[in-house]
Amino acid sequence: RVPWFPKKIRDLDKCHHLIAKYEPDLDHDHPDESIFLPGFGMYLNKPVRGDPLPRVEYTVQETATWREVYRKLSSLYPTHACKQYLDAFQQLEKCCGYQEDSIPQLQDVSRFLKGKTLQTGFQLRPAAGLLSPRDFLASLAFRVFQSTQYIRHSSSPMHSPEPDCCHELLGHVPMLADKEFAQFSQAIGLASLGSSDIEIEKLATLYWFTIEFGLCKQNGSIKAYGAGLLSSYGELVYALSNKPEHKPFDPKLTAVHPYQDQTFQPVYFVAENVEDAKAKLQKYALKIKKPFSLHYDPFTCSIEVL
Ligand code: H2B
Ligand code: FE
Repeated sequence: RVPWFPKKIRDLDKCHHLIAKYEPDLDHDHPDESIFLPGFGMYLNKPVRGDPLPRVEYTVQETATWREVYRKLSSLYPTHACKQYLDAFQQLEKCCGYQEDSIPQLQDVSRFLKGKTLQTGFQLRPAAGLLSPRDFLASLAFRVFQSTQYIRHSSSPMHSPEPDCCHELLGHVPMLADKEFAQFSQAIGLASLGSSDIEIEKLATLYWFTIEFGLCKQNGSIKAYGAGLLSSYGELVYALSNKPEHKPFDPKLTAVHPYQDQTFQPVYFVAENVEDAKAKLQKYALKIKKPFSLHYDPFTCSIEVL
């Protein structure tokens, strides 16, 4: 039996299942209710049928957290982030309100990614927290990135156990503005549609070692392109030091490599460049057995099953 998968962008309304251990409702001892912003109840059970992303008024304290994270991280980017990231970050500062004194609105960022300037066609969609790998990957097939909108608690500005808007805006968004990287992300998403649970687990591991913790070669040195690194000061410094192991990115091996979600990774995978990573991933995806083939129509944003 082939698992259900979305065929139209509207079907993503059904791809909102949270991973229970991170469900914010269960986090009763969280010291600050504002982490539930904005309107969690609304997102938890009701899909947000393609509504415009809500605009959020962040508090003074939330903005202070953002400022601290933004300052610290952006001091590291010139030496640690890959070129694609730096180019996009500059654009976001120039055209999209990226600055330390206010948290960019997902609505503006989504419009920017989708719009004329860079045209990767990615759009953001509000998510209530950590989604199931199947739902999260499925949305990437449509160039939709499910983003949290709340910010981490002010008591630990440099760390967040689950994705928050610092991670999405500083980690993911700049890379989604790169054409090759956008294609890479969509390719993982397309590979996931209708795949078995075992294949999904491998794709989620690939996602982990690339989109979250990927490194790449650049002019004879190694730089970061993974969002988990680009949104974590400590791990970004560590990943590019000589402490962890660096292995070449090879989807077949990377997909089954164990990973750490409690501390820094002992191993990172280094891609030759984003284009090469994409080609290798597409080759890997072709080997996933499915009783049909898929075609994505970018004009209607829908999947044709052949
Ligand atoms: N959900 C959300 N909201 N953000 C993510 O970055 C994310 C997710 N990553 N669910 C997924 C899981 C990733 O770890 C892989 C696909 O399992
Ligand atoms: Fe992430």
